[in-house]
Amino acid sequence: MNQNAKTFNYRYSLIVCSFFCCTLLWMNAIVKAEEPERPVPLIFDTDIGNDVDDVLALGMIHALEARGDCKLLAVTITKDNPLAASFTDAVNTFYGKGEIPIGICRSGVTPQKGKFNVLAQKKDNGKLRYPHDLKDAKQIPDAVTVLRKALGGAKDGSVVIAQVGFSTNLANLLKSTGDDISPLTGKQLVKQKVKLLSIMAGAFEKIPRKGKLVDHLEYNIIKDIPAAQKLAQEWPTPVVWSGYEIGLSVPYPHESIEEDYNYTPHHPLAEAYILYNPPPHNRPTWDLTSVLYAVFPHRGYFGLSDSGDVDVKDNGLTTFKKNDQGHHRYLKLNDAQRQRLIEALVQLSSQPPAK
Ligand SMILES: [Ca+2]
Ligand SMILES: [Ca+2]
Repeated sequence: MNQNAKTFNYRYSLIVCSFFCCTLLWMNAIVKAEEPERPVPLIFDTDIGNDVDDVLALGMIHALEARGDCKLLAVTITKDNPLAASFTDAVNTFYGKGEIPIGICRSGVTPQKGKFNVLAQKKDNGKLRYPHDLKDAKQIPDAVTVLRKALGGAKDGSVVIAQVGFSTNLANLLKSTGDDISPLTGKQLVKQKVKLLSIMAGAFEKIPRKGKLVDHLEYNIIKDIPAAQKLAQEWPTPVVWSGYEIGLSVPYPHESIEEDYNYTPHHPLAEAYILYNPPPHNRPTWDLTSVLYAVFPHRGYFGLSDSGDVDVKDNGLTTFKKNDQGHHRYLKLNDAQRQRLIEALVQLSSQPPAK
């Protein structure tokens, strides 16, 4: 080989190598662009106290935070009873996160104590079983203030919200005007800061009842229909709905409640479950599914519908219409996904607090 041919080969090799390196970097960039940034800044909006899936979902969030997958910015509550905030603070404190901001609403919606939020007041030998410092409703800020602060302090386009109760707080956030926290209106703030709203509400399949398939008017919608309508019509960023049928088809195995939480004499998740509806009841995993999707949207735990629009009728029925320009989708599940999902939900809910 003469000198010219050697030089040509050397240059050719350099060009080919550069091409492959650039391609690898480019592919890596694409994968990174699709993966949400870790930890995902997360807000949990819940009607905790009305059903126990909210409590398991909150436990999951703490496990995900311990794994570096999310960072819980705030919890806002749509059950109008102050014990809901005290119990939330007690659970957060159990997981070593008693400082997380909590906000409440005064909506009059589901004002009852509920079956398990009373655990916040439970004492053994004169001491709180689940220590916490949020004991007086007067101490607790309004949910919209907490939401505006959490969003105002976040990076643009980064925040994920899991809403697993009524739409009261997020509808009120959309109505909010500029203030000391941010000059932006609530809607502008959401548009600027919120990447995804993962919501457990509505139903996108007919539900079997008494041998027939019927339309289901879902609880989180019918308890505050005007708020759900406002959210469906006006939320300015992508919304993914976990319909009633999803959590219903993935029951939490009661054996886990009996076996997996015994690493401590008293566990707020297991005790709440038992007070709500004890084993051998397998509770549907409604709220857990919205939390898992919020933090792992790219991991194939669920299938997704086409893009479209969700409409909330005046009686609370949710309907979906395909529309390429729409920014709503709903979750779907096949049998293989269901098995993998149950395993993930059990492992995350029952993970002991980080040391
Ligand atoms: Ca606290
Ligand atoms: Ca709930």
